[in-house]
Amino acid sequence: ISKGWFSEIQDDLWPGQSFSLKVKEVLHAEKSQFQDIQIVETETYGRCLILDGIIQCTSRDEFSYQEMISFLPLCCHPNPQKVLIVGGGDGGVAREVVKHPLVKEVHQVEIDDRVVELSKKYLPSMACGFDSEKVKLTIGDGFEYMKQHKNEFDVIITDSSDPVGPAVNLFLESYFELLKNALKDGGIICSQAGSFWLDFDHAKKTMKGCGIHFPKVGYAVTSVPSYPCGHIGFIVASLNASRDLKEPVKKFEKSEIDALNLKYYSSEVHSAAFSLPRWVEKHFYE
Ligand code: AAT
Repeated sequence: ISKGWFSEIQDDLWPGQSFSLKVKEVLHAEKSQFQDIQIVETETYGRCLILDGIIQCTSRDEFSYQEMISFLPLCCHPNPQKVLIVGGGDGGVAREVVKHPLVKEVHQVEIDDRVVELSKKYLPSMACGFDSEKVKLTIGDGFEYMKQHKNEFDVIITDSSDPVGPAVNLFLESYFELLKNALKDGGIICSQAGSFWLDFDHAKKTMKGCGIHFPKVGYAVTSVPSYPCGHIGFIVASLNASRDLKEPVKKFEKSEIDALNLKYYSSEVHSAAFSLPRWVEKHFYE
């Protein structure tokens, strides 16, 4: 943070570009066992969680990401009773997942207990996800956790940081194989998969790795102004080859959407999220 501005400079993942936020106050900064953690109050984006110099969420736009990574897979599953979240230490994805009326149990594995503790203190509007009785949190590495769980979950959501530091393994082909084995029949996954604007080849490679283990794979997008390029994608994949990912099996009425306090997700947005620009569609699917 220099002269009151935080700049998200990351020479490996987004060389030559950086998004900046004007900072009002640094609320907390520490080095945990796994990463460098900063929580800042910004001028125009509210509170912001930064890990290893990368913005994880801001209170102004986090709902776009947290709702979409949760409701895209949940609404592709006819009966998502048991859900696993990998990562997601701020609690925002847990907050969304427990809203779904069919979800009974949510297990979450997050590597860094300090992210959880600091989110409870500084980001209560997200960390409230941990208050639900449905949520059982385990502190540990997501990749290792997956090796211990077979045939258990209906939906697995990987709310991971970017592929540097502790999250590198969560993008590997072998990770998707572990996900497949941890799912029950007809299971669905959704993983943070980066932006096609930012690293096309990485997104494509992750899609390919997933496609080796899942018969149905799609890529859906959402817009998040505080993420690099203002944009991020998710890999959504199903063990059921005939599942049309674009078409939600659970369609919420507008009144239900409002009752669930969903600000971004709707059935229309679900379908639209899978429509890709021609050059991307060609490279990802053909
Ligand atoms: N909810 C949106 C914020 C995130 S946070 C990503 C989380 O993944 C962090 O809490 C981090 O500690 C956790 N994490 C990283 N590696 C692992 C791992 N191996 N196992 C379990 N948890 C892990 C996503 C931000 C996306 C940023 C896009 N630029």
